[in-house]
Amino acid sequence: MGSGIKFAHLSDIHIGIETHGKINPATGRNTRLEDVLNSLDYIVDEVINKDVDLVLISGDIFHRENPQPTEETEFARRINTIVTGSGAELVIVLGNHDYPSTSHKTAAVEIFPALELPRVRVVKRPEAVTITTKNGPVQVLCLPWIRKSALLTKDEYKSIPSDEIQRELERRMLSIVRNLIEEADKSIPAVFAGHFSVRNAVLSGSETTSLDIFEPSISRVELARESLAYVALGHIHRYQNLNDGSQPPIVYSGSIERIDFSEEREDKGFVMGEIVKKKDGWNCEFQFVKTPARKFFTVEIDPKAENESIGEAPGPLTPEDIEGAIVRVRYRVSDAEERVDEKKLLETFSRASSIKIERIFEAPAKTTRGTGLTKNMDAIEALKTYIDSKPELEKVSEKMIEYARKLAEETESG
Ligand SMILES: [Mn+2]
Repeated sequence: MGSGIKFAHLSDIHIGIETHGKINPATGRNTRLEDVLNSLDYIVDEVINKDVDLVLISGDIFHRENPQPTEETEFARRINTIVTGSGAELVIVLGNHDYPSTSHKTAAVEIFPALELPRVRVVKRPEAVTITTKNGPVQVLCLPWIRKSALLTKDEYKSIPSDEIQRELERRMLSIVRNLIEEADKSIPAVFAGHFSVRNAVLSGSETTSLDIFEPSISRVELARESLAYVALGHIHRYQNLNDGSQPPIVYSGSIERIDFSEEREDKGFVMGEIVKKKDGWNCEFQFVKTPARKFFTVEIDPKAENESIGEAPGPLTPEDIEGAIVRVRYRVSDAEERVDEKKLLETFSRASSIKIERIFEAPAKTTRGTGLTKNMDAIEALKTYIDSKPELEKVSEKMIEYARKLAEETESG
């Protein structure tokens, strides 16, 4: 044994996310920053303890393009721990969150190439880098996030019909992917590392609204190439292998911490794997490793059953679940005066790390603006009901109904 190349793959760290956090009085830091760093520490320890040869970070290191000095320093410390505490090589591919909003500016993570740290590479453009690990060479075919402006010039944007732009962007991205794979040296193992969308990947809840549906994406078939040993993806926050049961694994390792409530039911973590030579190529075995990510829970409360349920942990939640969790309690009311005892709720969840109470007001849905209209009336019936509710229309009611009938007949026969 020991002939393979051991690697760790992580992505979407999002250092700097502070939603649902508060200042920890003991450290003066946001609790969510501490959560992210805690999960990152867990990964760093694994990298050192398991004697990993290669660490692939597939983008979105920082949440904001201008991270705070604390955030930068804390990330740099962990990079330093890997470099000094292990023999691992590091490849960092930039994600969309890492890019500065103006293209000529420097991304925060580019501090590492500037320091000329040994064994750390930061990749900003599509390129193949050959890395010599302590267990042999490996090529990393990198496709960082590419802006649309890097794929198409302004003039091209103008000359291409708008309904063609999306396809043209994808065509160009695809040719980059194909070139990287075709030009790879077949005598050493190759892994692909990128930050982009693969079509039909399963999104995390919030991504169904936050990801740009017009961003170019690649078909998984393009990455399911025998010449690749592993595909390390970032961008989509839900862990998944898009080539289950086959080689190469095409993996989104997902975010290392929960970013918001939409990720509450997802396991968070990273990937540990090993690439081993076989007769005609390489084989990769890997496993998903969970990080000690902060728990998020949404609890729905029935205000009618207030007195029974509010004093204790509702539903399947145990006091251990609540301990340290970020909790959102929701209850629906139809009366503006209706309220549950929120003070009591806060007591119930006092062991949570944070609690947010959402009171959702739902107006009675029977009628529309007091006219007596309902959804299952046909048009004429609805018109009659509407006229009946408006005394000022009484005089013209017959004419209105007559016209409406004619109109209905016309649209039906036309
Ligand atoms: Mn991300």
